[in-house]
Amino acid sequence: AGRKFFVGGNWKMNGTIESGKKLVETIKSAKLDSNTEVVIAPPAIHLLLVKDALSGVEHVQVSGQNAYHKASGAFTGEVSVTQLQDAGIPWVILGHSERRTVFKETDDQTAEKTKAALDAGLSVIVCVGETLDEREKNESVNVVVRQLNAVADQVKDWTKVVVAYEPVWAIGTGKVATAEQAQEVHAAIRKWASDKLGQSAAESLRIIYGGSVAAKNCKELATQNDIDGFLVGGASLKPEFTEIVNARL
Ligand code: G2H
Repeated sequence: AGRKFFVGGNWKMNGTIESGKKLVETIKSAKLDSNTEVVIAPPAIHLLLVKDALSGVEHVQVSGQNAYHKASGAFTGEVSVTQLQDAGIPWVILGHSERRTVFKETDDQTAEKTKAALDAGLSVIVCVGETLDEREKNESVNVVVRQLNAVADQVKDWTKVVVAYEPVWAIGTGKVATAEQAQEVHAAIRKWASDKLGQSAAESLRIIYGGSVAAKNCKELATQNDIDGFLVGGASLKPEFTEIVNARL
């Protein structure tokens, strides 16, 4: 559909300076699909190191895992969207389910952060997804639409947004959504985008899947019409990440 395949590597709160450097070496020495956009999200303390180590590597960029919407001030422990931009970090992940569940971030806070990040010139991977309980109540699409509507209330231009659908029950559990389950929600998200943002915005919007993506399941997921890539956690810490980048080859 003309959408560039997108694979994010979310390292979460893992690794050391040494292991981060090793992962970068693995990425650098692999033959990566030049039709895939790759974005690596290391812990904040490793961002500049990874960015420098990757400089000159085509199609590979770095991302924060979170950011605060205010530019600066008395917010101990936070890193701002403006500081990411200043440091040359072009992307940020916002609204990850771990931010929502562990750190109690709300739909509105995620929306506010998304707006601030875009205003600061960043591109954003905004994460949505239902819990197991919500899926069992047949609420998956309602939940995702509620989360997206909160963002759309504050953000009109979605050209620099990638939506990551990450069903919470599939995150880090080894329980990947089937290609059909994922495609169904991705299609619903594209339908939402078409209604809310217009058809052309919907057609160019990348909707990526996250939740236990691995080398062994990525190819089938990648064949689905509305799956435009992946946000990879656990497997992004292993050499198999490069196989996931090449899922479409
Ligand atoms: C979902 C995903 C990456 P994992 O959180 O964002 O992690 O692949 O470990 O399920």
